[in-house]
Amino acid sequence: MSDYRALMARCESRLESLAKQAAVKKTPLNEKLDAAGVSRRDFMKWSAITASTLALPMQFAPMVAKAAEVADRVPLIWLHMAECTGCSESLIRGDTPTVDTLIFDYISLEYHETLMAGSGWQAEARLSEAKQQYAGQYLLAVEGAIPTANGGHFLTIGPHGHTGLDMVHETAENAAAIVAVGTCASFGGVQAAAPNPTGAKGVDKVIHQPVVNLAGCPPSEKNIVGTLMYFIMFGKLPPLDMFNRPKWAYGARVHDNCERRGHFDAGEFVETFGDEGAEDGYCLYKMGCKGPYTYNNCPTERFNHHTSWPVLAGHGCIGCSEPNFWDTMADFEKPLGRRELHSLDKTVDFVGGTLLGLTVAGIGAHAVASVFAKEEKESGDE
Ligand code: FSX
Ligand code: SF4
Ligand code: F3S
Repeated sequence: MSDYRALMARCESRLESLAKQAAVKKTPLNEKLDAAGVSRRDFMKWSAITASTLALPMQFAPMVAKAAEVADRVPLIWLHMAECTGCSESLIRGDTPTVDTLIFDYISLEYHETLMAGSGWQAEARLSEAKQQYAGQYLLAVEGAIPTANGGHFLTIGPHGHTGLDMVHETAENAAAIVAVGTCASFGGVQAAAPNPTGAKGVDKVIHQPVVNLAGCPPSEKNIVGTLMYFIMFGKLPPLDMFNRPKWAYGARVHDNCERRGHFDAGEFVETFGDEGAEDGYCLYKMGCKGPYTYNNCPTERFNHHTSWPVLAGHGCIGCSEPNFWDTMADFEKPLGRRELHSLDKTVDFVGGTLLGLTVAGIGAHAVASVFAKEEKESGDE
């Protein structure tokens, strides 16, 4: 409990000092919420849900609300490297604004190539101004992998042709904290898939500062905004797992909270896409679901205003929040367990030693046995 009191005191003093700074946005957040049709009650509900998503006790809910109200005092610089921009899309797409998207709009977004009006010389000048003006205070978000081969020249940006590698180095130098948004920025993503011709790497492989990895291709809006809220509230990075992912978001496997888990335990599987089992929402393990090997909160937080997530949409998880998943989790529509044992071992080595124990224990010996007993029976019947 004393830990929480210390955390609370830290949060209070951080929010007080942010509140004393001059507001950056002319329209305060409550007016923006009103205009978007979000009632005070809905906003307080959002604050309580966000506190619990961040694994904070309910006493923090009013502080989440206060942090949202002073979010415009926190400058954010968002760089795009080698990627598809799906991470930004995950956050900003929606037919109606949510509190999460409104907060992203309200934070002092100083530079974001997709969203800003300026381009070319103007954009470049804005970036260097923001870096100077807010040195030591800005939060740096990087989306996309950083090509490092050929001196980084596989990615050049802006009228001076700066390499992405140089931009990340220079912008990271005076950042208060650094967030890698998406699996590309966290671990290299699809660009780093074998044979990785551009030498693409995650942000933490090219700089020396600590980086929080918001893995996922893309990560959900909840995981992005939750991490921003944590930084606004505490001025520091959240507790992280072995791959530097926030524990509050990546602390459990997809399989642990999946709504099809009961079918897995009962040995009820989709055998081919579109069969009766698929209609009945059976488990997708035999269709290659990698939920048992993947740490993320997709089943509980979902995407696009909480409407859906891959398994609910009828396809297995492809392991998109794990390092090197393009190489280690493919074939995406076949279970890893059907491969030669040595190749499964290799995958688990990549994913991380401790995961092996957790995964094997977590799958449940009886359930695995039920999958393979059924398979053996089927092949015996042939
Ligand atoms: Fe990568 Fe984000 Fe996947 Fe795309 O940009 S994590 S390819 S969804 O958008 O970086
Ligand atoms: Fe859900 Fe996939 Fe686990 Fe089946 S294997 S319960 S579909 S996460
Ligand atoms: Fe990715 Fe699997 Fe979630 S594919 S989006 S981690 S369900």
